[in-house]
Amino acid sequence: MTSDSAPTDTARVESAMRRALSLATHGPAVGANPQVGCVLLAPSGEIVAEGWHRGAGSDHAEVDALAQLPDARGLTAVVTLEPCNHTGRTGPCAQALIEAGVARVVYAIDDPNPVAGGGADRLRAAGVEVLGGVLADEAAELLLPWLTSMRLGRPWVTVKWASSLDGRAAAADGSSQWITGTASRQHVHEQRAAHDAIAVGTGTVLADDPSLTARGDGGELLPHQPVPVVFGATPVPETARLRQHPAGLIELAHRDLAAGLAELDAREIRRLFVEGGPTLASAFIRAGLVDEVLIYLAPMLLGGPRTALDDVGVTTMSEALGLSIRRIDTLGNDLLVVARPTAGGH
Ligand code: AOF
Ligand code: ZN
Repeated sequence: MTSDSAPTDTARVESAMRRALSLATHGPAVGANPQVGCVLLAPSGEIVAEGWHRGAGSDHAEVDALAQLPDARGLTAVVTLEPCNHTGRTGPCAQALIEAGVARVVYAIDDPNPVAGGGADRLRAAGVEVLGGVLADEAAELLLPWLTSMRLGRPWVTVKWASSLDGRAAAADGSSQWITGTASRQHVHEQRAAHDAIAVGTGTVLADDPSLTARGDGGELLPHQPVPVVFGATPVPETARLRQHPAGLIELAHRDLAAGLAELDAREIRRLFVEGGPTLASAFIRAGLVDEVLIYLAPMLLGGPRTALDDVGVTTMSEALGLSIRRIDTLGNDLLVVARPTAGGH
């Protein structure tokens, strides 16, 4: 390659990667597998095939793109994730690319899955030119919950609460319906549908008898229902609404958060939404097991003892858990603050 053509090739490859990232988002944002997109480029740089992954059990993005063409010899495959190197629910993409005669593979981020990684080395060993790290930050942002889950061996944890502006989750008598308005409550349903599981404590189950389904604004069930997970030793009553949940019910029968998350990881649950009241939310924060918080703030003051969080393990200012604010949105008359713990936590 001459030095003159290098920038042109970089620009083409980046623009193809942008397209692959956009294709990736057509796949489901929930479930065991990552969202992955792939485009195949002719030597001229023209996109000649596109593919994406439609969820665990279906073809991977590379195989989906290869299936669009009779002959992929000499093409460049641009993929948002390092092609896999394992036979899982489907076959190894690195091998499929080699057999198809692809000349070059460009990908954004390494596959952190210990079972699936190593595709780049396998491709190189077969004589395919491989370039990793193209638009890596964009791909990592798209896949952040999945990548975090793979790296830490536990689901990505989102903790949500709704409170008055003075941080109360209920009035002094315990009443809490409703602090936030309908737009916020609808947003919570959409967030439920964007996670694989919802965690609550037995206290919330006994006090509120929640159904924990993800519903649209007409009350209808949304297409994806996260499975409810109950932390705590008290059994869920036979008559509890949770027993009717369309996604089933996981009763952990203990309050050991790390062990519970390991059990969920074993079930390939990648994203957990913690909705379960001040005690459970505080326990997750205290344990340093929170990746993101969603705080719905209603324009009212309640005062009194019923704070949205109780003991989060902070007794003095130097121990305060720092947050970095990612977004502040207005939902009706409420505010939604999206924040992530800063590195180092406490
Ligand atoms: C790719 N392309 O489109 C995806 C990949 O159980 P399986 O066979 O579906 O494999 C799942 C793993 O494969 C997943 O955890 C991740 O490491 C990788 N996903 N790889 O080359 C794709 N979705
Ligand atoms: Zn694959």
